[in-house]
Amino acid sequence: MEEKEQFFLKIYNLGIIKFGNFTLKSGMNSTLYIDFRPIASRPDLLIKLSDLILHEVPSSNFELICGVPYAALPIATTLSLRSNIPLIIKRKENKGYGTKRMIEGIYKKGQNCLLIEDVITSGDSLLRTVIDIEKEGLIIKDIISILDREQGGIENIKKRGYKIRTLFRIGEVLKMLEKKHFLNKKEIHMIQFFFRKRNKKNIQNKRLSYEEKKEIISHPIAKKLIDITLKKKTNLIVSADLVRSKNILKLANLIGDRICGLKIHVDIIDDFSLSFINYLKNISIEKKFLLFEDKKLCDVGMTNYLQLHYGVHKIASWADIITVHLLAGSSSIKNLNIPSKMGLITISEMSSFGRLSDDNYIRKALNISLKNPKVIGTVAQRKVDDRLLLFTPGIHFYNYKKNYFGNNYIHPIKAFEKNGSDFIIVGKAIYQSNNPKIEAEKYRNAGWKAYTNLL
Ligand code: 5BU
Repeated sequence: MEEKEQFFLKIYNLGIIKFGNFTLKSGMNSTLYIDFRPIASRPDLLIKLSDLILHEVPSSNFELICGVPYAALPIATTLSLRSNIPLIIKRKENKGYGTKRMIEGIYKKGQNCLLIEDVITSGDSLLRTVIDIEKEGLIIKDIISILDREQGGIENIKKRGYKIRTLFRIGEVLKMLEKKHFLNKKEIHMIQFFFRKRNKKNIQNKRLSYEEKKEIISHPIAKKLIDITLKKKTNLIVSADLVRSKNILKLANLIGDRICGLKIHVDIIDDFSLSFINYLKNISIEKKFLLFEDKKLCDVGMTNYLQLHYGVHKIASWADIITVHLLAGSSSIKNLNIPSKMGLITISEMSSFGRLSDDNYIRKALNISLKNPKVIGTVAQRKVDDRLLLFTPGIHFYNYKKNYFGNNYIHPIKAFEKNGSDFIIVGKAIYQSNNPKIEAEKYRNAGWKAYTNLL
């Protein structure tokens, strides 16, 4: 233990733990940020760390070594040199040309691989790596993380049947740092905040109820959407991607009782008119659902402003909610003169196969979303900060794989359990069915059950 403590104090002195307000890769906020990358520049500490790992997991257990990119790469490389066991490299994303391999190096199917992660939080990114490695026919027998943030990641991985160990636990090391007077008062305060928040979350089983979300989200449209959801017991938003206005009105009348929102693409409607919008608005008031325009604004702020207020569609005059991309950065959603009764949904991560957004983009998009008071929520394929509502398109009871123009369909249960969704968005599974009313009821029921099962 003494040896491990000594080692930790040395890496702590490199500045691997930072105190402040941070948005993590997952979009969650935290008062602690842990970054092992500085160790890459200290060969002596890399060697020491490798020896500590080899002490935990004897080298006879595995035939290959792989580090979760990027922070664990130098650690995995050093471990490979120390143990003389071959390294394989996991790409963050495939390069899109050449062999398109996700794993580089020399290996054979069926070989045992040790996987190394620097910091484990929820375990989600680690699981993605595990899946990629297993796809190559390799076996993950052991996983080792350097530091566990004790936020459920280890349990999450164990639940899926993997053997995972950690060299350090955040609770232990922080206690040790405090005992050895390495922390000032402000830092101790931030740690207490971190643990209070974490414990509260664990008690709540990670998922906030709609009532709890309503308390922490201030935008009136977000509150209204939640009220409708609670009253009608539905988190279903139907995407009416139809090109004739009368068909949209017919669908809205048919399923309006079962939904909390109806989403349209106003620019695909052949016979668009503002009187159609009036009819639709009246149905939405009568049946109590919100109207979403899935415009996906994606230009600079000034053009977004013009697209929102002008042209034939006059979106700002009727939509309760509009979707926006953040490709142009935070300024793209500033000064849009958004009516007070209208909310924005940002698009942080689309549901399609081969989407271009990487973790870095998504983290920044979530950060911008959190900072703009007009934003009520976001589209992403992962858990996000509790202060954002999470909308999940690409929903179907059946997994269509790469059919249907590249949408990656998931079941409502997966949307809620794995991604932490708040609202499911269903299109053709309902409007193309023989009986949209019955089908909408099935999705309403599935979405509601998936949510209530997690409370
Ligand atoms: P579908 O028929 O269930 O595939 O319809 C999905 C709808 O959601 C459709 O209108 C898309 O434009 C929209 N969508 C999506 O599929 N994926 C996304 O990431 C976003 C929107 Br954002």
